[in-house]
Amino acid sequence: MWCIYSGDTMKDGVIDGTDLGQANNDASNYFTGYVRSDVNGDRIVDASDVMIISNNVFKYVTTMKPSSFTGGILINP
Ligand SMILES: [Ca+2]
Repeated sequence: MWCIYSGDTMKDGVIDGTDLGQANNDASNYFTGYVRSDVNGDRIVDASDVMIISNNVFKYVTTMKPSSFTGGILINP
């Protein structure tokens, strides 16, 4: 099972305080356009983006993936 969470603005596989800090800074500076901290895709970094990231920070969202996955089919003998 998999799903996608918004908010990993630092692209390190964890949604944490660094992502929240970047979004806060970008919102304070009224960033617009195609920026990573615009997690809802409206091309404006504002409180709605900060709220989405904040909610996911408190859910401890992290990425989990196979370390040696090559894209092939794994068959157990
Ligand atoms: Ca936005």
